[in-house]
Amino acid sequence: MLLPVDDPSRVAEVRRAATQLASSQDFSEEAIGRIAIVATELATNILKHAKKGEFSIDLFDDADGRGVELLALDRGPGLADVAKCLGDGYSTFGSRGGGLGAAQRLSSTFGIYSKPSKGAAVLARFRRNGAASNTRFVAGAVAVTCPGESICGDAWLAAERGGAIDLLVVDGTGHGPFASEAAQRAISTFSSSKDLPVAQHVERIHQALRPTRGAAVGLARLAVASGQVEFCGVGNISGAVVSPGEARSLVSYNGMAGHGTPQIRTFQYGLARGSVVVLHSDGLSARWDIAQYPGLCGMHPALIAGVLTRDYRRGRDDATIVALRALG
Ligand SMILES: [Mn+2]
Repeated sequence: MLLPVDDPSRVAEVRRAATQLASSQDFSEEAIGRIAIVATELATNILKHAKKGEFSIDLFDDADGRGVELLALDRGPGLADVAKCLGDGYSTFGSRGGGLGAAQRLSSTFGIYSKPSKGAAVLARFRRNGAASNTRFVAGAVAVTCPGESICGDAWLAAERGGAIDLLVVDGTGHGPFASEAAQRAISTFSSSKDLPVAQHVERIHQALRPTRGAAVGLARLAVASGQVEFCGVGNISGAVVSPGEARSLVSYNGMAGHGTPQIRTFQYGLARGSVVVLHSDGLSARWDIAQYPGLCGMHPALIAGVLTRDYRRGRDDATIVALRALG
């Protein structure tokens, strides 16, 4: 979920949402307390230094483990010196960064992307004890429900199968419960069909969605060993392979899974080590340019998803973006 932070009362809302999610995940009281402290600190920082921003609170399940993720996003002046802000005892009045060092110590994964005049994104992940993972990817996602709806009509899933990593993003047509029904059916169809070529997954989803409103579907398969990505898309899921200074767009055919007879074809792309595959629904404009964000593509994928959501969300639709980096 994405919450606005534009007023002091929002800090308590952010803290409540974060602790509620953590409570639903079997975190200890002590861990929930840490999450509350960091949520409060990061939300307060937004108000203090940028006046307003947004706060994403979600679950994660990847090589970082399993747990709760906090992502603070603003378009304020940014942090002049990230390293300095994280240093102990850095609390000069009026400067940013008081509390960031503490937030880093209290979280299991922490990161900041800041660009002067463009704003800051701060990531804090809290891994559940015993929820270690042997997954060989890190995935960061932000999912935003269409204003006025209580359920998101987009859905996504990342899974490691047979030595490759599959990333599926689905945008159910329209928004609300019927969009969500189509998206969820696409996810469950994919989950129940093992070991198929990419295009066959999309074909099966297309058939399974016939009784629904239909959906846009994008499925990327990262084969790390051979340095390749396969992508098959029907409808408006945008994709790119992002490496330093460059984003290579992935090709989708027009149409809608579940309706008519869309072209279902797989394209191949190179996947350099460390590259990030980004897929998103049309709730985000596809006109982002990674070159505008020096250093971002090497950062934690959650920061990439967060910064692009902050700057390119359209706002009248569900919006979902997932950035995924294969490891090793
Ligand atoms: Mn949409």
